[in-house]
Parts: sequence; structure tokens; C-alpha cells
Amino acid sequence: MAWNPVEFSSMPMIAKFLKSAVLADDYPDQKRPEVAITGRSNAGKSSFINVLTKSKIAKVSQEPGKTRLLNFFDIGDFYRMVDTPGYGFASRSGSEVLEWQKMLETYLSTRENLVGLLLLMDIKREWSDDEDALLSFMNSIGRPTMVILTKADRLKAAEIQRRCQAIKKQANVQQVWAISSQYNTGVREAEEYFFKNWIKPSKGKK
Ligand SMILES: Nc1nc2c(ncn2[C@@H]2O[C@H](COP(=O)(O)OP(=O)(O)OP(=O)(O)O)[C@@H](O)[C@H]2O)c(=O)[nH]1
Ligand SMILES: [Mg+2]
Repeated sequence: MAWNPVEFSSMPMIAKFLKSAVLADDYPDQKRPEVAITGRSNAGKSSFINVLTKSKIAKVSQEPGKTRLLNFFDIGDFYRMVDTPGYGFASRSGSEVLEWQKMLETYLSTRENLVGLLLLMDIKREWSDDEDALLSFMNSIGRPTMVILTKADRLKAAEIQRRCQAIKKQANVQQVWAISSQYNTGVREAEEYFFKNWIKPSKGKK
């Protein structure tokens, strides 16, 4: 692999939009490790990418469910972030849901440079069958997932702790991350975790 990871730095890395794709033939090259980001429509995926990169690169939706494509962003020189369309958007037709599922599952299961998935959900929502299906799918293909609880600024500290414990139990995971993109809390910690655990170790894999 033609890239040299550096130590994790607290400096935000410059982000560059690379391309959008639906079909595997249109994905960019696999020269860098990729971290995919998914979650229900309106979960805060694009806001998370923006705060991570201190930019406005990912569009924040006024209208939920607008992103219909896989959007690839280069983050610094080291890795890529892939913003995926939100799921669970009720006004979508059945065939649209199936197309979405096929697009996402194809990407997740065939992309060799995918190092892990960030599964975002609003901290006030309940863990649902949709999140469960995604996490099980990632487990079944042997790729790691981080459960990230967004919009933590809407709750008091004690309630954040309670929600974290409850979702850890429901999702059956060891750890969850509570963040606020609005106030930039918890975001660096989440990035540091996936950088150190997923991106750095992928050095020299290929
Ligand atoms: N209070 C609060 N609001 C947030 C936060 N993050 C996102 N939002 C708001 O939630 C809404 C949805 O945010 P997006 O980042 O567009 O969500 P998304 O998951 O990319 O949505 P889709 O692309 O439609 O799937 C916007 O109105 C954001 O301003 C947060 O940390 N705190
Ligand atoms: Mg979005």
C-alpha cells in the first residue's frame, strides 16, 4: 500500500470530496483505508464528517434522506471517509429501500480497503431492528463497527450515561461513544479510537 500512516494528531485533517458512486465499478481506487459512516436518516452523519474535518464538505440535510449515493472523501493523506445514505426514511418506496440495501451491502461486503463502520444514531432514539441488522451484517462479514450516539448536547450528563449503558446492552457491544457535532464534544475521541485501531494497523496489509 502506498501510504504512510503518521501518529494520530489532534489537528483536523484537510478533507477533499473525491467522488460519488452507486455501482462498484464507479468506486475510487483502494489505495487508502476507508471508514464508512452509516445510520438512520437525520442521525447526523454529514454533520459528524464536517466537524471532524472542520469544514462544510458534507452536505447537512434540510430534507432528511437526501443523500442517495455513496460519497467518498479523502481525509488528509491517510484515509477516506464514505458517507452513505440514511435508512429508515418512511416516505421511500419499497423498491428504493431494496436498492439502498443492495448498494450498501455490496459496498460493505466487497470493499477490501474498508477497515470499519461507524454506526451513528440519535442518542434519544431506541436501538432498533435497522441498527441491529446492520451490526449483525458487519459481524457476519468480520468487520468492526463503532456505535456512535449523536446529538448528546440535547441531554444532561447523567442522562447521557444512562442512554450509553442502555444502548450498550441492547446492541450487545462493549463500548459506545456519545458525541455532539454541534459543540464538538466526543468527536476527537471517537476519531482517535478508529484511527489507532483501524487505520494505523492496516499499514502494510497489501
Ligand atoms: N443538536 C444537535 N443537532 C445536530 C447534531 N448533529 C446533527 N444535528 C442536526 O441534525 C440534522 C441532520 O443532520 P445531518 O448531518 O444532515 O444528518 P445525516 O445523517 O447526514 O442525514 P441524511 O444525509 O439525510 O441521512 C441537522 O438539522 C443537523 O443540524 C448535534 O450534534 N446536535
Ligand atoms: Mg447526510
